[in-house]
Amino acid sequence: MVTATTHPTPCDGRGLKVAVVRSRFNDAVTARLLEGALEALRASGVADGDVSVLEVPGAVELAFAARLAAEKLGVDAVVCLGAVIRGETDHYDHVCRIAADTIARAAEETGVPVAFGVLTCEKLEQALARSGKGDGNRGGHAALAALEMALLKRRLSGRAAQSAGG
Ligand code: INI
Repeated sequence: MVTATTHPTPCDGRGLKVAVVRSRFNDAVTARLLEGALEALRASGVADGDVSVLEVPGAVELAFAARLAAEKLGVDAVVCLGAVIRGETDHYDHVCRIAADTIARAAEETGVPVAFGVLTCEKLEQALARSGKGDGNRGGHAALAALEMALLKRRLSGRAAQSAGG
């Protein structure tokens, strides 16, 4: 079987301020996503003092905290981490939909990049496999995606300022 795995490019995160919002639901998984995200930020040169970690109850609450972080903490990027695992009911579908829609909207409406590091899995084993140590940790991927988008924003904002100035 061929699986599609993305390995976001490491980038220079020195000087960037980042908020990481983690949901406690499925704590064993999201604690590992958090480790992966913090490791990726450190490896990219983001100073520990420039990282704020916030916690929320579940994936549904991630976007609200992401907005608060974007608006009140003055961060360059936000990383949302969660794990939604299918149960017996259709609650799973609602939680996935709400989390994805609201996180995307938080980025669009605040203008601050918000990365979607929410695992949506059938089984706990799949979630554990995507949150292990090293390259396969989706928390790390989300952190790198957030940094890349913050740098893109910075680069293009610089251009806009240059053109406005003539
Ligand atoms: N929240 C999750 O983060 N993952 C889940 O798997 C999950 N399930 O399956 O119910 C879940 N539900 C809680 C939800 O995110 C909210 O916290 C709750 O509905 C209160 O708003």
